[in-house]
Amino acid sequence: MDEAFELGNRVRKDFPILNRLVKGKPFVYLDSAATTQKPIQVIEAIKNYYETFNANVHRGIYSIAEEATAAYENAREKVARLINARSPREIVFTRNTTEAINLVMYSWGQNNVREGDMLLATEMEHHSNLLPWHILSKSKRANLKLIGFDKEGFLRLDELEKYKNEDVKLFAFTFASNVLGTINPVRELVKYAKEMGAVTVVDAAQAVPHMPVDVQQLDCDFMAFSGHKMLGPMGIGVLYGKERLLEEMEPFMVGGEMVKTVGFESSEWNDVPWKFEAGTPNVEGAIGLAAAIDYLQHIGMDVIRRHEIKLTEYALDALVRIGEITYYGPSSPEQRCGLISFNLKGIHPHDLAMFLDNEGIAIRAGHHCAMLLHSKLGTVASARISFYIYNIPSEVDLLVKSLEKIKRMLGI
Ligand code: C6P
Repeated sequence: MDEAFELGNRVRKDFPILNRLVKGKPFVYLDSAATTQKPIQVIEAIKNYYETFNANVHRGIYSIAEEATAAYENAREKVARLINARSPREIVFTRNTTEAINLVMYSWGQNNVREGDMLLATEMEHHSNLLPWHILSKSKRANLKLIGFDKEGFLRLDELEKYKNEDVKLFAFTFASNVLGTINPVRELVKYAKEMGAVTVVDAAQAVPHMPVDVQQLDCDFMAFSGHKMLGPMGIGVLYGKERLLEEMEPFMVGGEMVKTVGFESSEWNDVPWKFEAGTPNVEGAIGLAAAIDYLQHIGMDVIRRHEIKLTEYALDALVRIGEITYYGPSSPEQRCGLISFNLKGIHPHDLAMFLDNEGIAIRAGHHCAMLLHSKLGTVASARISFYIYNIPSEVDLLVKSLEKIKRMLGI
């Protein structure tokens, strides 16, 4: 079998949680778009930190504090290399994608957007890349416009044309949709934005964990993603920003560690990226993320991408064969990331998810924090399966069997 298809079987031994039973049945985890499971290598790296060099960073001058600082900064370098940033100074650690985008909104947006300016986002955004722009447009009396998507789930690039001669300050869009699965043409969108003179904010929560990403090639200004969606722990996220922009920005939060000098009434901020990391940072998170990146790079991001295309292709074919299933987004697996949102006629996605849980299968059901997108699809909710490196075709077979069972039970 293809190397990409075999990946799941090769790596499963590293994920202890996949050995457990749920409701007395083998556990099938199909919700990695929400968060991924963690390999022992990541769990061990965190344990080792607490057992051997737990200390605060950038403060102590004793040995273990220096070791902790080195490990924290080493994680930043690893992130920079993963996405080909020019320098680790372009990598700000945040809690997650949501905080990274909010940082851009408060630090860049509030100081650069003026009344009457135009902000662009899309109708396929997760709330994390939509609500911040609602706040910004309201507080600055700017105009927020959303680019739509077509029946196959592709962005309407023709709508973008309309704004070419407008004073667009910012264009925020997702790299890959967490509902449609659509992978957007990021390079092309950045080019459009540049012609309009707009700063670009790319939500890469569903992209960086799944495929090779090169920020220099894409030329975006900001990019956000989360460690917990790429084998790392929760509570660590990344904001990539071009150094020139980060230099010009005011901090998002103030407090310890982000200042150089403090006077009675004013202070001088620390250099980037530390001026954006007020207070004690998530050292455990950064160390876990570094171990996760090592793990992913050992496999190869291109192998991971191929594995997900194959699984998605396999699952799309199988779902269509069941009948009475409507899936959303592009029909070509090459144009989507490793997730499929769908509805089975006659059953609410929540009931479907509960039924599948009884079979040991974890899927997500609801609006997936993308209410606007669902209303555009003409539905309030969908069921969603999503894959990662440890998923195997036989798990799709189990899902299909269970879906057929529920169809029979309900007489659909
Ligand atoms: N989507 C999902 O099940 P945080 O929660 O900050 O780590 O990630 C937010 C986020 C932003 N953008 C996209 C495209 C996302 O998919 C997510 C998280 C999860 O789809 C949880 S709602």
